[in-house]
Amino acid sequence: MNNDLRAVIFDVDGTLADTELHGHRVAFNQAFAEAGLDWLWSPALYGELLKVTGGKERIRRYIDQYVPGFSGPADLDAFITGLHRAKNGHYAALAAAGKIPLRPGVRRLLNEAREAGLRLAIATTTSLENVEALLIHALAADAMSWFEVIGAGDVVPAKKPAPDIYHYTLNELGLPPAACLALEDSANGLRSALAAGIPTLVTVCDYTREDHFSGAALVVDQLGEPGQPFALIDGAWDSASSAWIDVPALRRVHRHAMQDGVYQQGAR
Ligand code: XBP
Ligand code: MG
Repeated sequence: MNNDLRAVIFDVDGTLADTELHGHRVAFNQAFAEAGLDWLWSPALYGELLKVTGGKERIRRYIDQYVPGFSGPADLDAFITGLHRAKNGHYAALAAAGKIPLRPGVRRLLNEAREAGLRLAIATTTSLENVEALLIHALAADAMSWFEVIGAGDVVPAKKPAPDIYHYTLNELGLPPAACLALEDSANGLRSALAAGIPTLVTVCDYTREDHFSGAALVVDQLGEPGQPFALIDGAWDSASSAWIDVPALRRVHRHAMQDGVYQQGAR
């Protein structure tokens, strides 16, 4: 079977933009203050809490771990859902105010991939509303239409590191995992993509620099730009090639991953 690269599947949080530190974390704190809670998620605490994917799940973990004896309302689920909804409202406002810019190379690579006829998709833990808030403000007014499939949030029962969101996205694309390359920033995201059998390129962010990325096709600190090279963290890279990720680089990384023993086609 032809295993050429046909589609690139992007994670959102940490991959398209540094949404966590200046977006979600700030918005969570705004929602807590608004609800009269004295909870404050510092950058360091938030780094710990990021081990739990999903904002609602993260609030629940925080209560369990850090607020012993919390005497919240009887309906804790509804309380958490309300806090999370308020957080998303603040997140959208931060995005609209231009506080959450794209990471280096993201706009360039998306444009180049579109021009090259690669199919584009998103597989994320966050909600469709949050994806839209980020994309229309940080990328382009019509950016939602750049992606053929947007697999987001609660459309699947189990969030990353479960493979469900990638299975959903592959199914909607109608492609086998071997025809795709996933772009992720975290160990949870990498595990999710690999569990769906998709070769994965990792661009670490500040919160994920210390994560373990075994099985990744390539690990770099950013996509890079002409004049702003990426730093290679792990994986094979021909030093004669460009020091930024462009479409030929995506194809090379994908081809290499398909040939490499590390990636088992169809792995689950
Ligand atoms: C992102 C997440 C999300 C965001 C917040 O993980 O874990 O929970 O932190 O978004 P990934 P929500 O980048 O691996 O998709 O509050 O909408 O969950
Ligand atoms: Mg991520």
